[in-house]
Amino acid sequence: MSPGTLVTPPEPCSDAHPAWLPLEAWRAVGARHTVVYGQGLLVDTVFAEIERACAGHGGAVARGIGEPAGHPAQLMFALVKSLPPGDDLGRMAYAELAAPGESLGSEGFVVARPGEVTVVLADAPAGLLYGLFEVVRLGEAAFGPAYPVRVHRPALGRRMLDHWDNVDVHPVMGQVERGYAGGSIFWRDGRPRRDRARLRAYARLLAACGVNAVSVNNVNVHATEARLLTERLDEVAEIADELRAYAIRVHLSVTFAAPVILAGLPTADPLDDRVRAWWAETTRRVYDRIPDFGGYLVKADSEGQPGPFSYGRDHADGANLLAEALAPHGGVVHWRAFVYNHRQDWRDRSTDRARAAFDHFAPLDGRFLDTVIVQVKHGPIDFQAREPVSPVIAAMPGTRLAVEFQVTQEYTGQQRHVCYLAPWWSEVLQFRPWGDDGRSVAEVAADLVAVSNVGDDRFWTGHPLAQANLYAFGRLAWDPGLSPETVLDEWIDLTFDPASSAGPALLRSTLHEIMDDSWRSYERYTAPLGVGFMVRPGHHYGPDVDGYEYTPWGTYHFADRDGVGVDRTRATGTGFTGQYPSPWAEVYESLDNCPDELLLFFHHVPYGHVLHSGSTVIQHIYDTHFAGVREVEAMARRWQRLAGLVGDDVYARVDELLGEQLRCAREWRDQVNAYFHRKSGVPDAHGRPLH
Ligand code: GCW
Repeated sequence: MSPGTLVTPPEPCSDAHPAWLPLEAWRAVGARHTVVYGQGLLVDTVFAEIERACAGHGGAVARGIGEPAGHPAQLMFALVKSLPPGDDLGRMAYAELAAPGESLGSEGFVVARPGEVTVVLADAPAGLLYGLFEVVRLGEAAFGPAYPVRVHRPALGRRMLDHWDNVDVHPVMGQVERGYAGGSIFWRDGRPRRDRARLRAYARLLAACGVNAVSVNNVNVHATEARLLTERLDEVAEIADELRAYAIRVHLSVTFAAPVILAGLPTADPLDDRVRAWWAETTRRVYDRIPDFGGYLVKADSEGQPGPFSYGRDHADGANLLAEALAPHGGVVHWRAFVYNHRQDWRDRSTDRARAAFDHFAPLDGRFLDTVIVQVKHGPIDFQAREPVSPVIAAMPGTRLAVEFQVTQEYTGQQRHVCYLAPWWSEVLQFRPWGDDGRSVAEVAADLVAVSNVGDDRFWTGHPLAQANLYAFGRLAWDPGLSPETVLDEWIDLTFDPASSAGPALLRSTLHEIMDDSWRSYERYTAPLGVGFMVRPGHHYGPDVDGYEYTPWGTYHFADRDGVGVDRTRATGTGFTGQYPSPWAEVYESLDNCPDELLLFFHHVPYGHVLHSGSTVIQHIYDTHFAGVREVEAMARRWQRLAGLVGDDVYARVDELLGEQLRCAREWRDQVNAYFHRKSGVPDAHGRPLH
């Protein structure tokens, strides 16, 4: 680390879209006279960002004492401890806090407007950086007469993106596993890319939405990637050097077999002293090279990755081994709970993949060291468009948990479909596993983590509108109480600068009409009522109703001529409902009370079963599939209104992708409807073609 060095933020990459940080987004800040107090790398970043904004918009910025370009300051950033003794404004802003003296924390800040100056105060430099981006978001509103004082602190301490990027191009999965936005921004063909400007631009985008940690390689750690931990550590350090200026710490996915693969030890047994010594020494070297290294991410005993089971040990033994090595240096291990039998016999109705994470991990609660964070996918299966919340989240009160989302749209249209995921994540974060009086998922989780959707594509995310998912992830991790519509408004205002467009209201309303409900539209034209999958095996794009039905992966729908769905009840099924606390254990168990959207996740029902909506299951399947396609048709029509209101490049890319979304949605509709018509023999009540 090199605190105190002045960093010059890169010019926006010539070939990369500015996403939510175009120069226009800086107008309100860049047009003003600003003063910045404080020292350190992140304060340097704040200063340099404002300096660049001023160069574009005519304002001026001064560092410390003095007036910017001879004018009184209109905007001030200060570390509380750096406030000059005679600075009344800073003191007045500080005094406006509800509880002056109370710490703002390592990332918090306050924005106040005593008099004619907008003041951002923080205890720590990262707070000033996040405060700067808050002022950018607020735009002119931050300088209005009635801006109320407000303290901001992140709800979740670690807000992290996991890249499933491979160093080598994997023969099946390519450069980025489940990546839909081109190659990796970190690696290409076995080598580091070293595109420093792109990495800085990425760090800046992430900081602007609140992300503070990134893991730089795939959780499936292959031979080349394993070496990032040792002889290729410099390549990780180079990335850390670029991201540091924006308060982003780098983490690394490691293989549990590293002592065997990298050091030739005869074992990776977590209780073996040689293994412990190797991890301790290797980790010490990592911190020598990267003092602010975040920690390790591990997928163990899952989908073929090595783990402690080979040595008769459990996940607590495995995770604690790494935690002990990391703890002296302040690092953590994210240990994934995505553990299940992927070689299941489809004939075996007693094995239920939904149960697996709980069965493996809940009994271990209390055995994990404090520096272990058990990372749980938000649903019990695998990032489907609809799943219940994982019961593991309520089952481990003595363990620090990270909840994992998937921003990359593996199962939600692969960044060829518009699918704004914030409403879905918001539902998950607000869910209360113990009922209305209990804590929410956002309150239980220590960290929020997501699989990144970023690649080396010019738009970062392939689909330009998928940028909103990346932005929304960061914002919801900072403040899970934000409404998805508010987050979308922020993203629209920053990205498209509607105020200076020819039709601000039309631009905003059209993007809302296209995006607000797009996740539900996607749900309507794909697998019905929470049953999941029905995707093409392997690449997971497009429909294949029976694609996984007779495979070892444990993802079945059990449709026959009479009905469909998975019986996960305690009474007659796999007993999965019993993994929930009250009241959900009873709600999900009951056919009468189970929410419609999860009915087929929990119950096997006849096609004539009547939903709460009043429709039968079979008619619901037909209706929603016709409706979903109509909604995509409407999206495509609406988008055409935006010709000339968004950049031509964005317009053309989205327009083309909407064509593909429509084609694919029709294919889903026709295959799902035809399939269930053939199975059930029940005609559509409205006589529409079912093929
Ligand atoms: O959803 C599945 C993906 C795998 C992925 C795995 C995981 C990285 O299909 O590609 O592997 O989840 O989460 O580990």
